[in-house]
Amino acid sequence: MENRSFQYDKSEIAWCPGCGNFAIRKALIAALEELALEPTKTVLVSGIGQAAKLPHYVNAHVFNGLHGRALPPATAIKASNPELTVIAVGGDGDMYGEGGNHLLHAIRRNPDITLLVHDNMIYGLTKGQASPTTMTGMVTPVQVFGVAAKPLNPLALAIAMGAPFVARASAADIEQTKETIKQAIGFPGFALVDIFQPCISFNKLNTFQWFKEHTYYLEAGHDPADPVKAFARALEAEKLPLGVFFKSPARATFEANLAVYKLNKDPLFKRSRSMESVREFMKKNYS
Ligand SMILES: Cc1ncc(C[n+]2csc(CCOP(=O)(O)OP(=O)(O)O)c2C)c(N)n1
Repeated sequence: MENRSFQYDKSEIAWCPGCGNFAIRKALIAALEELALEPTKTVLVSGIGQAAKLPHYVNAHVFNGLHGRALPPATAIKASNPELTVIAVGGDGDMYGEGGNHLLHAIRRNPDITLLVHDNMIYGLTKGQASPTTMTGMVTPVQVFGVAAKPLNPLALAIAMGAPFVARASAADIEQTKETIKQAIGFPGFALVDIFQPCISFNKLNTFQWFKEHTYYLEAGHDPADPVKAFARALEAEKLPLGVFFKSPARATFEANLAVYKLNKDPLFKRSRSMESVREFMKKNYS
């Protein structure tokens, strides 16, 4: 019988005891199971980093590639088999730094994938250098005089670019993180969930306690259909709101727009390929 559980306990988990990644993994597995998804029809895609190890610890398909490069293969996987649930996952360095350009273009293309960013405001894997979301002034082993740059605001960026689903959760609240992830996966288009996550080893400022003190939930009356209000809420800096900031009506996805699906709905991965025609095409166009 097929194993429908996403629980995976066959490998030793290489995260520090007490890391916020455990809470996010728990929330994700619970979300996948409550949505009654199938591990064999679910793909977790990541690059490099502590957060990017998450797919190794979930019973589902995995594609683990280069640092900052999870979104292009995630987009391609969804395009070649639109029946799959595709989730890209990584840290703030991976997704907003090295992969920042891919984030911009994934938002424009709008593939039906979910992006989970474990935002611990630091490079964890490489032991504590500043990431794009590190707070100004934080001293690190590399930024010894303190970080000079302003932190990236991923929510404001995504809303401004027209991302159709933009949310923030906190690993300190597993239940709410699970609910937010469920909404993101259920949304038919590109869905970003930035998840605050303490790095207990290398970020001594943004601790569990700090996130508890500096966050609050958007009130029930917040209208996620209003991009201007969502943008204003994303700019709040003193206390950081959690919840679904923006959710637009669904629009055509990247895969639905592909010319290869206009006349033929068969998923690309099922179609036979003729290497001869590929060779001819390459010869004609690129030689
Ligand atoms: C092209 C490239 N640049 C740099 C690195 C080194 N590197 C690996 S992971 C990482 C940052 C990880 O930070 P983040 O994505 O925030 O994830 P975390 O480990 O905090 O979960 C860096 C700089 C690399 N592997 N490849």
